[in-house]
Amino acid sequence: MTTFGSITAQLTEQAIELPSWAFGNSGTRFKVFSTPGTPRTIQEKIADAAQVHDYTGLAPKVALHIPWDKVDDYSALRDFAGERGLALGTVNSNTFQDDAYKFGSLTHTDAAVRQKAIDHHFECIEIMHATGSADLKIWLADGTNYPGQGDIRGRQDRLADSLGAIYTRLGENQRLVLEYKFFEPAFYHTDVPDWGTSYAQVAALGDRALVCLDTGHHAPGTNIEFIVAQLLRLGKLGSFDFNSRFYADDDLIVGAADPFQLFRILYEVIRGGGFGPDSTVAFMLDQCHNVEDKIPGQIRSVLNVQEMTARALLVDREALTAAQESGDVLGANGLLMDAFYTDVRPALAAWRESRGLAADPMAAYAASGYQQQIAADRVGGTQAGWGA
Ligand code: PSV
Ligand code: MN
Repeated sequence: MTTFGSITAQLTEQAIELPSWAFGNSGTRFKVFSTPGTPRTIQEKIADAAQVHDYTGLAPKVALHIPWDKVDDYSALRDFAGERGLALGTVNSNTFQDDAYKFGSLTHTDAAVRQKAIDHHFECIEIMHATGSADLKIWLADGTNYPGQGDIRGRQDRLADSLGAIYTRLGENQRLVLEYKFFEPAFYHTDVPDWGTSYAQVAALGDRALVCLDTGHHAPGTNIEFIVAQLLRLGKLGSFDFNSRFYADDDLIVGAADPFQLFRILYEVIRGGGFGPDSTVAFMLDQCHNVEDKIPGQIRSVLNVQEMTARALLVDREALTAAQESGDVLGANGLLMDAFYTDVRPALAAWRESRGLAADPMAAYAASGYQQQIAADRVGGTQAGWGA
């Protein structure tokens, strides 16, 4: 099997974007719990994100959600992040919380509503110029609840026109990534429900339009690693929103529900050229921490991705190819499972220490006193929450 020593150079290339909203309060439609020390501002969210990077060396970027993270001066925000060792990453648009979008945004029958949604994306692109962000991520809540409620074909056509207007406005180093999700909030049909629809829409736009794969956005049992392999093969995998699910779009800690699935996904990423300096795939988390502390929740998440990446890098690909080509079914399966069952945690801890990082980032953060400090300092104001 491949040795740990031979994969460390590749591990140093790992960079995971943290979602600003993971540091705010979240919950379900039943209750949003508040936590002492929760950020009140985007600056406080960035300060918390910097903790994750300080302890893990894995998370140099923070993704923004507009309008949740709106500020007057985005260049100043970029500098603020830079002073804390972070860059600003993907800008996520939001056309799902405005009354105007009740019956759709980029797909709406009313040209004025469509233009409002397009203008929102133009605003996001302006923000990207100031923040230095490369990716505009679009996820649409657009869809219908009842058969016959909308013209599902007409909505695809309007979506294509609207996306075309947005794509044309991108700077030459900027990309558009279109995220899909099979249901919720719409329950009968969703306008971008699957990778095929996202692919069809972005393929019509051009090279800088790609698919965003949110791991929580598939029906139970979906073979997500197959989708990864296919999108990489087509040159259209733009980014990931990592999280995990037991039931629907649970937004739980990545790797918590099904570490083996995360391993299989990362194996296909690596095998398909989606990892490393030559890849442009962006690895982002899209999670909410409803009941656990948020900063340790993010630390655990990036460590889970690192651990499964290390295991996937350990697969002996030469031996695997030989087993596959000779029809050695169980041998091939065994080679993959050998890597999956390898406990890389002690080796990763020692390697982290050798790079001046904490061997155990969870324990080091817990011992740092930061959590107690923010709980004491952040008194008054309004805690940030999913949606604000
Ligand atoms: C939609 O469920 C989604 O996955 C999109 O990425 C949104 O921007 C994000 O969640 C908000 O949490
Ligand atoms: Mn997402």
